[in-house]
Amino acid sequence: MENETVKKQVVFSAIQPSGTITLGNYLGAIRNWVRMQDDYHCLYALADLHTITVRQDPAVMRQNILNAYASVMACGIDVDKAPFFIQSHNPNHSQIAWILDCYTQFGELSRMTQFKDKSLRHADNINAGLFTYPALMAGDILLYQADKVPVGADQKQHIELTRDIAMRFNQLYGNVFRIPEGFIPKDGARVMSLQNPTAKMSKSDENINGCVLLTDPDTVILKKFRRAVTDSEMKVRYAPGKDGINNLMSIYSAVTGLSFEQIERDFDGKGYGDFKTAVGEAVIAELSPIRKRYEELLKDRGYIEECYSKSDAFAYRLSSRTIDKAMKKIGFILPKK
Ligand code: AQP
Repeated sequence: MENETVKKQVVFSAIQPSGTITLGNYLGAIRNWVRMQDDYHCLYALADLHTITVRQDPAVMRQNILNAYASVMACGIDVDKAPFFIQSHNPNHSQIAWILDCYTQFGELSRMTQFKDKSLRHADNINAGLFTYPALMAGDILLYQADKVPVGADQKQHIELTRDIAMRFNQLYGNVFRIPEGFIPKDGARVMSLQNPTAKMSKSDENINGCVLLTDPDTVILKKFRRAVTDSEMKVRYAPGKDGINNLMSIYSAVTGLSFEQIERDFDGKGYGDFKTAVGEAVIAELSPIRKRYEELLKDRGYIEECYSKSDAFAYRLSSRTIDKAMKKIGFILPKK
């Protein structure tokens, strides 16, 4: 018998407003956020605290926060089903980050590939926040007792660290945190740059042609795919060393649902030009309605504020239970309420 009283699992995930949301963010994470809204208790965050590990221009940052909020909503998030809050509006995140800093080892943080990558890219500003960022991310997830965390493959290492920190804490103090699992999609888990297909597509990539943005007009999307770096074989097939074509095939498969075998059959005897155009058109079909909703949403600042305000309040209430429990277990005296 189907048990209707089976408790829905909790899903949490977040995205940084560190630039315009990309096709990588969408296929790797946000598309799953939308798909999971009906079957789980979902809660999502705009992780603005994380963005200041890299120096931000204040006016640009404010605009990025609003734009990223509207972009995620435009992908299909319904805040009545899945509250979508702004991380810095909930002080429990900064609080848990400090606590978890004290339960995370220097050696663990030193092994994080994202820290190594970002410290190379921002050699003039290797700040402590860049180093301890994964403890804040662990706190983001653990505050909500999440079961599942839909993310792209690049976040796997951070999720594993989150689990290690939670298990260490629970071993000391009993069952305080639920141990979360990453939820990585089969297709689109690692979208690579169109100009450098050995590097992931990133919001903060300086080469704008490598990156498809959710806000790109259709003509720009097509142009970016037509210029995508490939190889000289001129045969559409998935094979080691064909990073550019492998990436285009993965994107095409993720947006059309076609298998690699089917794609190879469909493009047998055709050149890369035809294939690149087909990928561009398939991506346009997916992103164009999102861009139109995004443009509409941006005109209604009042609605955006209403959505994040009610989500902020929900997130604060829920996370306060966890932070209070963790602090009591450690030995803090809680303030009188
Ligand atoms: N290229 C990608 N392919 C698949 N998934 C991706 N994600 C990011 N890039 C890709 C997933 O998107 C979610 C949100 O990412 P984030 O904003 O928290 O940070 P990030 O991984 O550092 O993303 P960016 O775009 O590369 O930002 P910057 O340039 O600021 O560092 C995550 O679930 C991530 O896995």
